[in-house]
Amino acid sequence: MDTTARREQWLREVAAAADAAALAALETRLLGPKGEVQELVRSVTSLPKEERPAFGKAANGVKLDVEAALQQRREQFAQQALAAELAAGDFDPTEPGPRPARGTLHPITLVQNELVDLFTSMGFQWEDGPEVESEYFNFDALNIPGDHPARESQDTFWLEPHPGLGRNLLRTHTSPVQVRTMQRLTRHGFHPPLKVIVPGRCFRSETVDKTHEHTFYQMEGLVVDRDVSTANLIHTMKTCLRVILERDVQVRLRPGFFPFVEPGFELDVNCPFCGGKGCPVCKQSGWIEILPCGMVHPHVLREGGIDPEVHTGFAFGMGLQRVVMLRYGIDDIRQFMGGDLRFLRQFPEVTR
Ligand code: FA5
Repeated sequence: MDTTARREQWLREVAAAADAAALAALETRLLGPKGEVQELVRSVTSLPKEERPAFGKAANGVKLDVEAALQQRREQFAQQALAAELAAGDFDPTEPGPRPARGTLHPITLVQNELVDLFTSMGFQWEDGPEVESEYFNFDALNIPGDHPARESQDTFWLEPHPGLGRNLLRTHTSPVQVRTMQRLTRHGFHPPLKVIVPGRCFRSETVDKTHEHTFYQMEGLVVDRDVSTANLIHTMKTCLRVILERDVQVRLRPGFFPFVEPGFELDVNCPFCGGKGCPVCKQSGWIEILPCGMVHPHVLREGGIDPEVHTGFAFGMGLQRVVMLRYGIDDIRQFMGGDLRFLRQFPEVTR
């Protein structure tokens, strides 16, 4: 097969292409998956062994020459197009260029940022903890007994055990950071007052539906000091909800059981959609359950190195998706991780 003749022919065709569209069609014909140049390169396999090296080298050389010629012709067309636009006088080089599309913040990030700003303005510190957690911090240190249903594998993603390292899991809530923080501070000689928030990702082996995800976000809060009372807890929660829901809210406390608080509460907010009259969102009850919370259990304080005879504390664990859904009127939690850009683009653009 005469590679020189083929090369000459293809280079002539490139030079003769009338415009950018014809050039693009020619490129596909020559270099597309079944293109003529590709066929030439592949035909090496049909030759006797001794002829292959020389032919392969020549065929690859032809391919490189054709690619270079196409590139050069493409640039010529681009320059001609620009020159024509300038000559027509409808190109104003002083006009700002098209604005690059900006991303938007995810609604969970937006609300989390607002909450972090609010709590840090009230003197809270941001704490972090690992998403891969030990059984000790996730359950034992929080007074959650060995036979508690939350430990079962239908609720918890357990990890492969490593000899000598105990059992690990994907944390099911942000509460393990309570004892982590208390231990870290008391180990270094710090003592209450202590005010921390812990925004973070949690995982549960749940059946996904309108209100449940396997991966979701919580924000934990922990305050420990002398004489901390339920009144402090209610005041902090009301302030937080007023800011985040952008309206004054009425709240009510109901008893709620969590082994790491005593007493424990479910804090409900007066339904912001119907003002408490009853609607589908609040399931006609007039109230929406939003915030589990309570007074820190003495066992948990002790585990953190703090004397419960001297100090008391409150803690809360807010489901961030739940708050975002209330704030923006979103009725399906699966929207958050669905990856639908039309949903995400509704939220404000990144400005900083
Ligand atoms: C807890 O996780 C406790 N650690 C909260 C707590 C902290 C109580 C401190 C007392 C003191 P609960 O399992 O109810 O509690 O979850 C808290 C919130 O996380 C729920 O109200 C809900 O908004 C959110 N949440 C829980 N599971 C899911 C899920 N599968 N998908 C989305 N959000 C969830």
